[in-house]
Amino acid sequence: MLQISCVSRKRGTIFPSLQRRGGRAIKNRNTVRERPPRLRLLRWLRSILLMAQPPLLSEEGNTLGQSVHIFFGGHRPPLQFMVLALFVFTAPSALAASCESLAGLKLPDSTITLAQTIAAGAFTPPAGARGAGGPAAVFRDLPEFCRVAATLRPSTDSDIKIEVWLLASGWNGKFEANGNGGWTGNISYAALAIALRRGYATAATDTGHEGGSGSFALGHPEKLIDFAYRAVHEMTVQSKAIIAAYYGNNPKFSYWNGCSSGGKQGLKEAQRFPEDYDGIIAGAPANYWTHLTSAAAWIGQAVNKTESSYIPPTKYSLIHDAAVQACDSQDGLKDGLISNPMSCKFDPKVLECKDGDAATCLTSAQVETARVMYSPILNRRTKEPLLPGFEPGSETGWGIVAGHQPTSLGIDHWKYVVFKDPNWDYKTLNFDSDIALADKQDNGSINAIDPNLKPFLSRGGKLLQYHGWSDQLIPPQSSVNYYKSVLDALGGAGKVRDSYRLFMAPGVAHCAGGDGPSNFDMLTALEQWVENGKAPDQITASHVTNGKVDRTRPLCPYPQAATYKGTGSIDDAANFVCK
Ligand SMILES: [Ca+2]
Repeated sequence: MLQISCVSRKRGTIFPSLQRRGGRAIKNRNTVRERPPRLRLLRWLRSILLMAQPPLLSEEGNTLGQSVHIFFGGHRPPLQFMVLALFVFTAPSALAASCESLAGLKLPDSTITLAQTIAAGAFTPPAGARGAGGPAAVFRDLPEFCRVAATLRPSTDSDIKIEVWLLASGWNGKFEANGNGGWTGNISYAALAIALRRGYATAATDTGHEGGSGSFALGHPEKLIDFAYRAVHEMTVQSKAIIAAYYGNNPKFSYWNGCSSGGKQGLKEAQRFPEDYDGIIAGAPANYWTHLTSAAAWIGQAVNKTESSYIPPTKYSLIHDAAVQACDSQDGLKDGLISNPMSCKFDPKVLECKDGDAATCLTSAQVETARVMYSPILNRRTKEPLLPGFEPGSETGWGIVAGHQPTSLGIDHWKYVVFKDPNWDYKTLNFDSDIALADKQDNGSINAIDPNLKPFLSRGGKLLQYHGWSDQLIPPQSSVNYYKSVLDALGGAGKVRDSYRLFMAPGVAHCAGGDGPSNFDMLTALEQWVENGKAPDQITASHVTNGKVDRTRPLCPYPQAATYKGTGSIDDAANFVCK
């Protein structure tokens, strides 16, 4: 039935264009393809069909024949239908529409604002593509592609920008969508370029506002919904329509790839729109948004409790070294990495100055602040944990959340979403009633904590989640907590193992970087899982120094960990097993 809907939808694209252009040479920039005259083509198709019945053609043809047979209630379908269907199913990679013609594509609540062929190597990110552009090398020598931009308005206050990039030739037949970071507000051109280079039709969105602040939400409840989940879903639906219009085929497989807010977006898609993607990569997801954003106030209150509570960043490496020294060997291998931080109880009190203050020790007030960094956020009345603390190993990245001013990544939620007051003071956040208020108000909108992944997993969806143990922005145990909540909801590890796996990465910071091997190809692992049924039992990660790989190590599906076999280099993944 899937094939049939594909056929009928194509009527508006492939077949009319065939009639219109039949017999003429169609110039496709790089190639000149001679299409046979219409009658000759039809005769050719008919002769193939007659020769092939019964049985029908190749393996692909057999599948087609069976589907069509079922569709027509067991009766032999009319020849015209077979000709049309055969054409669609055996269509070469010729484009169904020119790039520029996509400007006239009519999509619900959407306006195509740009449909432009970009010559090979000619793309440069728009001026002011704040932080979304990436290094120039990412865009150098990009192959020729069709750049489509659109504005989506699913509500009267919506203003969702999307871009869809389509290779002019060499499309791998798949769709990869890219997530955002923080409060988003921009399109990641670098992510689009990387996906395009790998052969995908690819898309990204600004989620409906510009700029990396949460201030857009003030007085704009519909824009907040766009940010929460609607923009990504609408982008997905309209991107698939644009892909189909251009290539004449739906993507064979659709993948989500995101980290941080992008990880949250991926989980939200799995939870709320299980039909959108076949495979989802959710990296370091910011999925418990209401609690996560409260961490900025929690840590801000600790850091600024007294004049001496603030830890100068020059001391972060001191704490880091002490933590690694205390925990490294506890995982069974002295390799500079803390592979099981949850079982290491590092107390920064070991660094307390004997007397006064010095660069080589912490004052008692600084010890207290460091302890807060490692400790969960608690409801101050009930002592219920609201969010796990950071792990030993994360210290060198503490500056973002433990500065004199709490990070706007968190505070903006309380200013602009919960209290709707730009002057709201983080020191007043009540870790009981205010958390309850924020949770109630959100009601599962931005938060992506619904453990019921059954609809997604039941339709064959695969979810690959990862999180660095040294994440300095989103406590890694929050991924463990969500993973466990799904297991609890769906009946244990045995029920989800074939569809959902979590990979915790030792020594890896927020989405990238850190002491640990932080280069890994989750997308290839996910594709193997979705397309070939090969579940990832391990994923090889590498650590790179000055452009050279100096360590490889398997990442393992939680709760497994990479375990040294006992012989050979500890820098070679081959000498480790997951167990
Ligand atoms: Ca170790």
